[in-house]
Amino acid sequence: HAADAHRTDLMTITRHVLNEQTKHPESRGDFTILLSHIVLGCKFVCTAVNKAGLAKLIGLAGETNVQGEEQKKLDVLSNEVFIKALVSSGRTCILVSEEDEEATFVEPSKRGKYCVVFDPLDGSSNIDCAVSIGTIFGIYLIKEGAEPKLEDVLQPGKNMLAAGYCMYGSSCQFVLSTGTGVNGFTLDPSLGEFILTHPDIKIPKKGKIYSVNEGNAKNWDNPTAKYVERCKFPTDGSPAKSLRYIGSMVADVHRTLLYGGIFLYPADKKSPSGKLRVLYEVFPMSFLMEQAGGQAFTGKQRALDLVPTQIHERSPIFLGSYDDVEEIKALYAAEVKK
Ligand code: P6P
Repeated sequence: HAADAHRTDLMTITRHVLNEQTKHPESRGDFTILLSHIVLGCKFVCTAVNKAGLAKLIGLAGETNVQGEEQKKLDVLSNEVFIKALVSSGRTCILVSEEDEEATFVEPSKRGKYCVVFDPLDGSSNIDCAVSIGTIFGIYLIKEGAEPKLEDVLQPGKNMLAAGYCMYGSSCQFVLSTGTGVNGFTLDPSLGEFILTHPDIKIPKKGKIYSVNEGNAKNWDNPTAKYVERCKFPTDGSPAKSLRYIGSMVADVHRTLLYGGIFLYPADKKSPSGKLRVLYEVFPMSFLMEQAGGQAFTGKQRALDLVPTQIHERSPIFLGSYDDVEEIKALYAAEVKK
């Protein structure tokens, strides 16, 4: 059974992606090499995050250390690790990071055909209380033959070749889709390898959990307010939904993916485009949800159809179980008809 398979048939991410690669005979393994560098970055961040508490104690991450040197904040450190890993892979040409105002254009000698958009440490404000945080990434193919330009990363999410996240929580979980379903891997620290533990993840069609920051309720628009009201006071005799909100997107989305339900970060009067970023939060999570049989909606359209115009653009997002998102889509459609 699974445990024995783990012991003898080690399905690591690399082996898993190599299996996927055999479905693309024309592939030269570039994607596999790119992914192995992303995985390396995640392993580094995992150890750094797990030491963060101790580091704070002995004055490392984000504090002045024993030599009195100002140590980098974990999100800055993580960003540098990912940028260096991605550039050194020799498979990327444009990088967009939550931490960098401008996109990084890789020098020609190290250039490859992939564009990577990522948040190196999303939810990093939660580090000091040891709440789960994560790395989120998406991968595009550069447009044919052109000199890399910003338009190559301003593509709709449906053009992504792959997307995933790594959650640094009670265990280190790497969740990935390359367009043919979603697979989850758990880091085995004794091996330093991610092992396939959640093959072919499918999100329940309907869930019992809603996940939203209720503190913003006074600013919500009608459809969101109505939907949340229905979660709390169902009119069809069904039981009320439970509220689970961690305030760390990777953790809230990972729970939604495995247990079902809906995650909402709506627009509100304070932030008319919502808070979450299109390229490296909304698109990767929407890609995964659709690949797992769920869906993702912006309040106006299918999230993956959105065409971003700026690399740090925000969008409202409603994602999760197919039927739950369908309900809020109907409320927004009814609002438009008024
Ligand atoms: P709020 C964390 O800062 C983050 O970017 C996401 O990880 C998380 O889902 C969201 O913001 C939480 O935002 O406004 O509810 O604190």
